[in-house]
Amino acid sequence: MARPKIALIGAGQIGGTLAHLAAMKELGDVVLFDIAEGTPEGKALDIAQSGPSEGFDAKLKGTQSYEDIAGADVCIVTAGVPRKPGMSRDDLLGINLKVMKSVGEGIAANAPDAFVICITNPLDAMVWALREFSGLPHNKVCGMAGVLDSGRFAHFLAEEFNVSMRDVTAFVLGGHGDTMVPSVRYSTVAGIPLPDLVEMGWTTQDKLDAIVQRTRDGGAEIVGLLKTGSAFYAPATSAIEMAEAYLKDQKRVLPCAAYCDGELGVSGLYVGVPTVIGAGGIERIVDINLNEEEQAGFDNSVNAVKGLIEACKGIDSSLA
Ligand code: A3D
Repeated sequence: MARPKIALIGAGQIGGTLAHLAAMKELGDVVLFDIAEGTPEGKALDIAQSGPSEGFDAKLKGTQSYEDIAGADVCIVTAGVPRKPGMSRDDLLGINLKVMKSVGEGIAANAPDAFVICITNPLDAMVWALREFSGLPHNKVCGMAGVLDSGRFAHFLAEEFNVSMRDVTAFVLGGHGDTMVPSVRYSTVAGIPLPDLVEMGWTTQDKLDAIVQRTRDGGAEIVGLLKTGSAFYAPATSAIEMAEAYLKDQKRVLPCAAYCDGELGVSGLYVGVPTVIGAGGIERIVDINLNEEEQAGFDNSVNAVKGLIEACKGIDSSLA
């Protein structure tokens, strides 16, 4: 059986890391596409030359031609620009919307059966626009943010409790922005919900509130430290987890930006919700119950995403 084909649209910091991880995990052959001449070719060659030491069987190719992504099983989109210090994700909207148009058309023409994972920011609006431009089915187009935001939350919790990260299940809902909703009630250590751990004296409510806020600011904290761009190792790992769930039909329960059609009270847009990812793409949205406070936070986040989508429609009349 032929190896799966993974197309990475954008061969920058995340794209290069995605290629390395996909090869090391032998998820399939990798095509790196970028408009910057030489960058995808150079990264493909560099990573291919790590094969003898790492011992993986995967072909890597760099290209400026969309024809080379033909028949891809998975497309992961990072094309566009990242944040610099002082910028919000929303500041990227105008420039990255134009990029989504060319990428959506390129995928539609060459890899219409692919499972598409968008990472480009502002995430929830860009994945919506990418789906509109590509015309692919909603269940085959999603956005990566929830796995990353939940990973950040889990990391901070594991540090606070001094326990293995493997035993922390954290869960972040809503849009990938300042309004995201780290869910305290649905996050656990070995099945014990966080409010119980506060009662048990493992932490205080104040410390937990600070961890929730640090999770919301997790991207900005790294932008502030790096100064030249945004996070890329954990974003790449998170998207690879989603791609693997699709390619291996794992039926993983992962939070991601998925198209909601009534679930959690949301219709007609992409927002971070718990999903089941398997061979059918986004096979199911887990329609969880939210309490009053969680619902208010989620609604606030949904409204922020709606505002960005309206802004997209204002910029590109074909989306209206
Ligand atoms: P960067 O290293 O700049 O890579 C982006 C690449 O896109 C560059 O190599 C560009 O040449 C390329 N590019 C630009 N326009 C096009 C085009 N039209 N077609 C093909 N390639 C193009 O950025 P990065 O890899 O650090 O980040 C990529 C995106 O991911 C940015 O928008 C970030 O804001 C976003 N991001 C999202 C998350 C989420 O959790 C959602 C996390 C981190 C970064």
